Amino acid sequence: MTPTSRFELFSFWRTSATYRVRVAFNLKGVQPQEHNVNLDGGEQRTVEFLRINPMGGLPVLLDHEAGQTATPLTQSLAILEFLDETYPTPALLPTDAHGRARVRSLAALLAADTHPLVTPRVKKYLTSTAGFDDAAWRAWQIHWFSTGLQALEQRLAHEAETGLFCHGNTLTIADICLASLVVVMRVFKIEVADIPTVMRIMARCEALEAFALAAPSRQVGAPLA
Ligand SMILES: N[C@@H](CCC(=O)N[C@@H](CS)C(=O)NCC(=O)O)C(=O)O
Repeated sequence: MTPTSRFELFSFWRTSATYRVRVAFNLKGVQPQEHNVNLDGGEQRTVEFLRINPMGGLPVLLDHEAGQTATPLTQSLAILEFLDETYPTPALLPTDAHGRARVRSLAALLAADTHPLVTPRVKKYLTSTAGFDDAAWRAWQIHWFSTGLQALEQRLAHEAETGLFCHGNTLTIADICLASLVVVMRVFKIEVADIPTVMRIMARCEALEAFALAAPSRQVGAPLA
């Protein structure tokens, strides 16, 4: 089939990591062609998909301008930076090196330290091999969402660079990662106490069309409310 966009994005309605990429595409005003990979049906573990991403995770981004033999891009943070370099306006990273390091550190707290613990493959292992029932899995989810978001709260509340957004008054990839955890937490109906700064920034992000359009409930395949 002929692609209708420069970019093809392998996605699923509720994935946190794909939400990050969707928000970035919306901010840059670029529309990828999306292909649904049903995580609930285990499509990420098929031979065909593992050939594209051996880690069996979403998102995966194909760039048709990179040439026939170009490797598909994986890892949402790498894709966010790729999009930011490809479409520099609006910039999603600060102009100074210290600022960029802080923003990447906040983003990694969420995307690298927190999110991987609550992915389907971790659930699959814990429930099939480690004896977890539904209640134990839910307690695990609540524990790790709380650990990550409360650590983020401590940082945002006490670090001088926090402003209307995570870093000053301009949107960065740290805000995209913040929102990506909160939207998925809501999908799983999990509440984390004592994160007022996180939720203040979330409200500001959600008021932007780029975030609203990326909401899990608005994606193809999302259950009807
Ligand atoms: N670190 C990766 C995470 C990718 C990832 O694990 N994505 C989840 C969805 S949010 C997934 O596809 N999981 C499939 C599975 O765990 O089986 C990124 O940021 O892109």
